[in-house]
Amino acid sequence: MIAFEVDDMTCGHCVRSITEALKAVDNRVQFTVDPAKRLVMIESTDANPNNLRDAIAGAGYTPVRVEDRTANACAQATYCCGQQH
Ligand SMILES: [Cu+2]
Repeated sequence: MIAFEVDDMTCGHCVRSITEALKAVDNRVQFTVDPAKRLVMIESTDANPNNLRDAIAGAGYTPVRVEDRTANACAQATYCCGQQH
């Protein structure tokens, strides 16, 4: 799964814009959007994750790959991902 946190996805209009952007990259893309958590979770696609990120960015939003964020946060935090470092 490829997950992006999109902090500026704030309403149904944003969700529709992002949906269209993702489908432009891969028409068969399967994904779920959790507007409350501002997460876009892409289940299955042949598309390159960078292309998906660029598509969301191109629609005017600021996607952050959740893996990347977690990795960065882990590097900086003394406690994260349920573990003390
Ligand atoms: Cu919106």
